[in-house]
Amino acid sequence: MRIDVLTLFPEVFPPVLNASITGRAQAAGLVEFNLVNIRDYTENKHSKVDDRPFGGGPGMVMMCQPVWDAVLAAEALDPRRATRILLTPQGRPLTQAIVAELAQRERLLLIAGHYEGIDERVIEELDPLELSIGDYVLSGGELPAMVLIDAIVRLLPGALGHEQSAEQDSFSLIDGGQRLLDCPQYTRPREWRGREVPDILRSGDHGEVDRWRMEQRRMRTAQRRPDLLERNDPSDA
Ligand code: 9D3
Repeated sequence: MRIDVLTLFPEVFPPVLNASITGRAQAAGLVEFNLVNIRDYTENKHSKVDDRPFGGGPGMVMMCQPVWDAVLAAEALDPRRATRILLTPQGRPLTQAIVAELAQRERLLLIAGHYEGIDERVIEELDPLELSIGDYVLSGGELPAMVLIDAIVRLLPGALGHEQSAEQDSFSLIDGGQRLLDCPQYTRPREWRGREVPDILRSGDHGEVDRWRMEQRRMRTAQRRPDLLERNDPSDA
């Protein structure tokens, strides 16, 4: 998979992408990243990428031209068609189902906005998939882009090495399509500050252990995330 990332802050990506699973996935050739600084595509001599909003109001708006030219230049670097994605508070809330779908594509192009937003006309012209990572206010789309990349890359075949498979994870589709939280986990010592590991986990009875774990998962999900037990998935919309 190839992932192009268009941003005004390309330098924030490598420390994150070169670490951990995304770093190993790059080294293994499962994914390649191309970071593009939108500012390199300005045509004015002050390298201005934003301007004041028509209609007035606070803040600045990212101009069409540098964003458009950066996208076309990045796309011309490789013949594969890119799935264009804009990280924006106005986007669809990201879900594991969307992540799984995007993990099938051979090329993604992510646009991380900054300032108050991007001129609507270039968004219409690019017609990207617009995604948000949740209902809280961040300073830009860079962290959301890295969140999306991390979630996608760990689903690429071979990315997780010998760890548990991605299928088994907390928010994956399991148990007949139902999503359950993880059960509590314990390691040594058997007793810590007077707290003991549940006896069942040390009983050696794998059937009993499995049953206990599933029961814990259902209880924790019912208590902490009852929304996950309701069959309606907002991302189905
Ligand atoms: C304070 C500015 N806001 C005016 C009502 C709008 C606004 C514009 C740009 C708020 C945040 C941002 C920057 N955020 C993102 O680009 C972003 C984001 C987010 O803030 N939360 C969750 N997901 C995302 S994806 C991109």
